[in-house]
Amino acid sequence: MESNFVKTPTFYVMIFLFNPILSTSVGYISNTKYVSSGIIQIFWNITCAECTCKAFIYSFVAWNCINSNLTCLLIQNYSLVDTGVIPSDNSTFFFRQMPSEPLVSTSGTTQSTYTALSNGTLGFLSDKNATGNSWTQESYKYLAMTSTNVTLQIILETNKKDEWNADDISVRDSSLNEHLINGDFESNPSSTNWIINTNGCSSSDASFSNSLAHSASYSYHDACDAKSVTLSQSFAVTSGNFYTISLWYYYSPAPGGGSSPVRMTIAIN
Ligand SMILES: [Ca+2]
Repeated sequence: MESNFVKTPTFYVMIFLFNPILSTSVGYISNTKYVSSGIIQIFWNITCAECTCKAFIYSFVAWNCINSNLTCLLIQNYSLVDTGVIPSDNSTFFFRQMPSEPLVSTSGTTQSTYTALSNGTLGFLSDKNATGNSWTQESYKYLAMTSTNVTLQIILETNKKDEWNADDISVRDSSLNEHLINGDFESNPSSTNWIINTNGCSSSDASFSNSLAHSASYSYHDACDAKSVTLSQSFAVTSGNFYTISLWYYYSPAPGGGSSPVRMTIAIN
């Protein structure tokens, strides 16, 4: 994502929170989010005020409030390798401390990395932030809190115009061992080891495609209007180990698709 967003003092509005013992300040930048390479704690279905409380309780330096789906992402610390602040509709970036430089998105960056400390959504792509008309890789980090089986879910949603393709879905541990089977959809049949819920979509709208692929011949293609399609695969994790979840997507935008959300959700449950 490219951005001309620049660090300008007029973008900052300071909120002062007072109590008899302690006062502190919080800055925020509307319609942006901070993309961190470090540890992020994610909460769902909480208000931005509740998110702010959690940031103070757990001593996180910054947080993103995503108002459209009540998601709260707490950022433990800044890093020089962070992507930084990027434009993002329906999100607000709050901070207790100013981020380290750079405070701008990295031009040409196509990969973002999040670390989730709990099960749930690792990340969202949408018609607002997805790269259009080219194969693009996204990756996320996951820290297993217990040794158990977890399920990776790729949830595709679109309207009657926009389309998604997904390919080369991968889960690797720190030794680069692959934990998914048939992440490239090249087994026969292409659905091998995947559980796919199309919610009644016709196979012409939600199925494997050999007309557009990142690797070899096949990708998964979703053009189903207003119904979510979920690709799931379970794998074993070991407590304390980090896992890198990555996928390649091809987003095909088109005007006139209506009001149904256009999203790709990457989750572990
Ligand atoms: Ca493939």
